[in-house]
Amino acid sequence: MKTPKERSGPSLASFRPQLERIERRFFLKQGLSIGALSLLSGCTLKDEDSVDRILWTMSRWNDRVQAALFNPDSLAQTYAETDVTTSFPFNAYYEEPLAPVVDCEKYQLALSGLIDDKRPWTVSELRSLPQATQITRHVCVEGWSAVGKWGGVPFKTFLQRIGADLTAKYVGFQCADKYWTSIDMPSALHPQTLLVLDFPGKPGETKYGYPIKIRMPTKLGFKNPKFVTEIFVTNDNPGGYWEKQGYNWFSGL
Ligand SMILES: Nc1nc2c(c(=O)[nH]1)N[C@H]1C(S)=C(S)[C@@H](COP(=O)(O)O)O[C@H]1N2
Ligand SMILES: [Mo]
Repeated sequence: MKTPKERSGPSLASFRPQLERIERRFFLKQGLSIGALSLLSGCTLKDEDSVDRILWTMSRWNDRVQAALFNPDSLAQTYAETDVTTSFPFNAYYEEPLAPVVDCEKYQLALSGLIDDKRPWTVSELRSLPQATQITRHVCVEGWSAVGKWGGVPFKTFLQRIGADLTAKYVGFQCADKYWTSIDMPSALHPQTLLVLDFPGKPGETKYGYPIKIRMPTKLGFKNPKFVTEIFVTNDNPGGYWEKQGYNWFSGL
């Protein structure tokens, strides 16, 4: 198994415009300018590195505040069948034709880290566990949202079943397209967090994460990993693909 540190995406430089957009949005949202940030932080922000450093510090602080405010019993809004968005949008860090197609027959979900029973799971084994469905809204930071219907195993049930250390801090996800992300344990145990086996869209459509996606209506879209190939439990924050480019790690809704 690859350790989280070995997981790497494209270089930061290739995402500079993206990062700048995020920084700009962050300043606008908080009503802050670089000048105000200098005053607040008491630092002379003369180069990009020091601005980055301050932004990361603020984002980490924001993670702690969001984690403290997260209410594990409060449920995200659910919708009626008639509210479900027809032709649900596809999104990924690449164009749609490049989405991986995973062979469901050969697929096995790998487990690693702080888990007692690390045996891999096939899709039919996962289907033999208790199932639930949800109709909730997926919100993407790129400025769109859509209501979808997803079905699968309540993630808490799965974590209990595999003997995951539920006192550990993080659950990480590695995906078939090299994407990765991670979440806090309270969000993993939230009653609406689902290990999805049934997707929105037409039968046979695989681009929404087939055969496995983790669905969390309590977090932004990019925290909902598609094409999951490995789940790991750890006390070291594994970060994530977009988180590494500057998106806030907790990203609760
Ligand atoms: N494996 C993987 N999961 C991913 C992504 C990705 O690029 N790869 N993109 C994320 C983002 S930004 C969004 S908005 C949703 C989009 O999911 P959808 O295609 O089902 O709408 O997937 C998330 N999970
Ligand atoms: Mo997204």
